[in-house]
Amino acid sequence: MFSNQAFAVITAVVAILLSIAKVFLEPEPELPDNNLILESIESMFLNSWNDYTQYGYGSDIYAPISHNHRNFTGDDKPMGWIIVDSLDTMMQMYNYTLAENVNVTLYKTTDGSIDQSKLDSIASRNEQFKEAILKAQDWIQNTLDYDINAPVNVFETTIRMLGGLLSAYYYSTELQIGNPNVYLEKAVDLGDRLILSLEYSEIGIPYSSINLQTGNPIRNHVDDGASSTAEFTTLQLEFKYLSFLTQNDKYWKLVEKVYKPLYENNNLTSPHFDGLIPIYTVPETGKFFGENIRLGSRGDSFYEYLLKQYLLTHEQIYYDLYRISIEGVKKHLVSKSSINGIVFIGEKEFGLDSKGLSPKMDHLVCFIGGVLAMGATEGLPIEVAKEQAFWDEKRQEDWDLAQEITFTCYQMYDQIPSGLAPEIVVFDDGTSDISTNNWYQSFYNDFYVKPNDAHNLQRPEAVESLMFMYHLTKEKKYRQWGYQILQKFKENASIKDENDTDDSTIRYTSLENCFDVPTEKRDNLESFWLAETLKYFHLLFQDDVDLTKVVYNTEAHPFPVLDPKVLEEMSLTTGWTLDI
Ligand code: DMJ
Repeated sequence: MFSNQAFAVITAVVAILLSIAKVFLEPEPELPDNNLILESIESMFLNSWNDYTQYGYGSDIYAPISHNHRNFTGDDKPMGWIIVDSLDTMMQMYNYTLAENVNVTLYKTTDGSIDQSKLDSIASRNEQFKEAILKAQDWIQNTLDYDINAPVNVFETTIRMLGGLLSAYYYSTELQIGNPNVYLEKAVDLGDRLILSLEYSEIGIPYSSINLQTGNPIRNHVDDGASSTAEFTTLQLEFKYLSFLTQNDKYWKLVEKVYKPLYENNNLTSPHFDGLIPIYTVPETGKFFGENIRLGSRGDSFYEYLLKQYLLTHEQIYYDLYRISIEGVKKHLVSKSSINGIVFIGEKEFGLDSKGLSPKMDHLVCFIGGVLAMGATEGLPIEVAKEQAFWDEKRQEDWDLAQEITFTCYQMYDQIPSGLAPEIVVFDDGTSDISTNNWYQSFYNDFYVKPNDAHNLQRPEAVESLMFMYHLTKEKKYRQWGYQILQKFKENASIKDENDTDDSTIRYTSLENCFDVPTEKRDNLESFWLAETLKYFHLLFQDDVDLTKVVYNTEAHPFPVLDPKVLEEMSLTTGWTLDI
């Protein structure tokens, strides 16, 4: 009937159709009661937190399997890495479990009475969060001392420590828990030390590190001394909010000074770049070093902070710059996998003038779904946003891309045996035969993973985008995807002691390889598991999240949206222009 060749072609076509059907038509599981999910996220946080408290409290680096711990700096003074980064997640969970915020009718049993044991368990978690917050406040006030004679990374310390202190100030004021001034005083002390890195720079672009005690700025030891472009363009939210709180415009002026040389000395809006930044910059000249353009590490939050400055302060220039860059992303970096047509964002390693697009995508890139969605809607529900005067074709395109990329990021979990995403994937875009490389292959052949990239650090970006997409659309699928990922963290990233019979030693850790099941664990707790991933999970399952009121910094620390009129009265306004 059929020749062998025809039969092979038919089999291949059927396999492709089946794979497409599997990717797009997989039945979505029913979700358990929302309150049960929130309860389990709070318990996961407390599991990790209590273990850290028992064995490593105060240390910057913690290994949950061995319980080993140490500090970052040669000075051996703690930076507060885990405590400060986690504090506002505890405040968020504390607020959610407060008796006056609990809707008791949700805890009715079938006979109409209230399930008291459930209420007791919420009250107990609330008490645990309260104790943990007050203990952390005490530690910050009495132990944490930023007079550290050692170099620290300016960007990481700003987004995690300064960001964490400022959001703790904001939440403790709003929720009336503890003493907000403890956080603000520490933030000012740290901010004054970090800002020297910008003050010392001739053209405004800082070196990558600074000695917190001496104020000595330290040039990057590798990459020919170049600073990471995303690093010095991801300080602006924190220092602008600090200026607002202290009524001191010094911080605001210094952090916005980085942009003029960056845009003008490189002609960044010209077709040679189309608003897309190479990942390194020479701090003395503001000129890019190398041509490597990507939305992954060292490139990512440049784009995020253009939009988020606009959302926080409503300075129009930052929306205009964001628009130019996002048009550049859509024009140069978007492509599709060849089998299922899954949309991905690739890299231009040798600049925009080079041929082709590298189909490599870091998990870090998954933040862009949420950013595109917030850029299109400005935090309004999508149906409301579409009614606004600002809605146009470009925002519609951004919105479509946000949905596509968020789906892709879910696929980066769903197509992996452990259900948890690897650090980096390489999409099969049909331009070269990567199936022969001996790399791991995803279930439906959309992407491959190099053995060295198969680890999972419990990163937040995919869950972050799910959270934004859910609250802007209320589409159930985003919670279903999030729930599936949450369950996989429980199954495959948890550990407990051998003789533990009551699960009291459960805690969470990174994975060596997300293709192996059972998974091999890596003895490492990243502070963003507590600061970001669990916070975004918790927000995903909360109702009534209003995304027009707060802006989350790149480490998920929330700052309140600032009133442009008040900013003007305080003379906190943009001090530079660009001919676009
Ligand atoms: C976080 O520290 C921040 O989100 C940063 O911008 C990059 N990614 C890590 C978490 O993955």
